[in-house]
Amino acid sequence: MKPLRIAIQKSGRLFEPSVELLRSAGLEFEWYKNSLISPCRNFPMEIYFLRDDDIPEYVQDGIADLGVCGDNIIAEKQVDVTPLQKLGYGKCRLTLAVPNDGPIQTATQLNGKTVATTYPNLTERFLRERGIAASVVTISGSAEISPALGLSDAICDLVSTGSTLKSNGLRPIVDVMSSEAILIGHNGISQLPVVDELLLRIRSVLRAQGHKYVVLNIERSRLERIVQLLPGVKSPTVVPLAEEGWVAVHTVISESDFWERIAQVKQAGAQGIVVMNMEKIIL
Ligand code: PRT
Ligand code: ZN
Repeated sequence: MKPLRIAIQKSGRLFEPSVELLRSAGLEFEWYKNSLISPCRNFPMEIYFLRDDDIPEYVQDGIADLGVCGDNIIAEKQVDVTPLQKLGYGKCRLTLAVPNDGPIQTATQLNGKTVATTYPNLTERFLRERGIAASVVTISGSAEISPALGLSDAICDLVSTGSTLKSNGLRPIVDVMSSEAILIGHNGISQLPVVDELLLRIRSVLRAQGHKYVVLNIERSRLERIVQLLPGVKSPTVVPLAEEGWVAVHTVISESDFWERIAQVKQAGAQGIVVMNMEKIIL
């Protein structure tokens, strides 16, 4: 059988988390500086290391079967691929920003102005949909210096911490899109059993990353309330303690409301709460 081909970024922000995700999914492969292709030892797959900008088209054209890149690139390139799974890393926003000391406060005030960006399609669409007649100048990088050079009145660029904007005397006025890394597939490829298997593995890792394993002690008389608060994967596991009238509850709590849940179970009488990371959750 021909191995599945997955393309990931060769170097840059998405490289390390992508390699880590594949390794956490149990895939064994080597990577040496300047590797272009690495075979997996224990899964029928080859990993291609490419520039992120090339990945969507390679997947669309079937040069790779699967690819990982930012949502921002997929949206900008308007490629015809199948989105398979958001991956939770590489989070950023495509944002319109203007000089701190300038007169522009809102997107509407960009009427008649110039916006520099490496994302012309997304920027133009955003402005058009809002009836803002600004002209978009496409540049190949470092949009943040364009206003200072007199090239544009505003920029539309990716922002994560916001420190690049700040250090260039710019401030965000509105977000055009939010983005994160996403696994995409060549159309039709998701029907292959080997893709199902890979997705099952990747999803089990992502699910585990989004949850904590929690063990706590509670008086048996208060158990009902705790069970209501902690639904678990199916329902919590309850085991008796050596001390009469007490039980231990084992469960899984989502990261998204972790501290609220912990406050609630403490309030309901939980003691000795132990929290652990998990490797995988397979449903
Ligand atoms: O060589 P190759 O073409 O593969 O890499 P690249 O240099 O084009 O991409 P890279 O590694 O910078 O980014 C890859 C992907 O990471 C992007 O397509 C986004 O999906 C995602 N990502 C997440 C980001 C950022 N955060 C980010 N902050 N990509 C770029 N930036 C840049 C931004 O353009 C700006 O210059 O970082 C600066 C702003 O960062 P903050 O933290 O100061 O706000
Ligand atoms: Zn790039």
